[in-house]
Amino acid sequence: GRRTAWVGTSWKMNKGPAEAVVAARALAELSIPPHVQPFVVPPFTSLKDVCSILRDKNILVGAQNMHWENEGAWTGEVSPPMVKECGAALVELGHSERRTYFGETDQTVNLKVLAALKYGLKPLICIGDTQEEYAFNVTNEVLARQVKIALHGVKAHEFENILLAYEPVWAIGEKGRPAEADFVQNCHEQVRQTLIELAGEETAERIPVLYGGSVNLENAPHYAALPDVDGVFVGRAAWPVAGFKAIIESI
Ligand code: G2H
Repeated sequence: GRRTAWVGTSWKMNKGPAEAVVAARALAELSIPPHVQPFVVPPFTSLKDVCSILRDKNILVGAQNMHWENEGAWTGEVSPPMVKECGAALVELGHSERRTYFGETDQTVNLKVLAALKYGLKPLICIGDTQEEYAFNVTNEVLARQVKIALHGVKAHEFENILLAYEPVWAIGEKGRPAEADFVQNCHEQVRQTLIELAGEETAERIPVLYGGSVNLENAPHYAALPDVDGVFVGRAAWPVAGFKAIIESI
């Protein structure tokens, strides 16, 4: 990429309070190269502690999801002000696991994006094609649709707070296979075109678009070097802090 390289990890449903504190203390010790912007996305029960430990460090902390309303009768949900009060800087929205298993849609992602911006949280919006969409060669259309709906109603001056992650559903997790670099670059170029349509060229160039899906130490530097890829979003390979550190150092 041409820009700052974002390197993030979502711990997904791993690391409860005790384990998260140990990991966050290890993260706090890392020396971060100036061209890298790291971030970590712990589960809700560890969010506040991880935020406190990393408060004065150059590692941003985010939540994995949130509701769009700021309070009310929404059993099991967490609101934007709650996430903000924990000290989080960003919030991951629309991850494919939430779309597939928990009914997240482009429309709910849009409501959450607008709520995040209102509360000064950076939305990290995950988009991606399913295996079927990939096989029918409609990836570009799917990505354009997801980006346009997610960003509907975002004001011109708010685009600078947006982060996107392209995560092909077929590339994620144990059963995933890593995407080819050329394919990823093409997808990111398409996403950039959609962002230009929505926000204008100058702003669109500044919106980080990360790649995620079976990123590991071996492939991370290749993805990160692609012209329209502004960093990597890592799951399994970065759960051990040593793995995260090695990927940061490889970029
Ligand atoms: C995709 C990724 C994390 P993994 O969800 O962004 O997970 O690297 O384990 O495929």
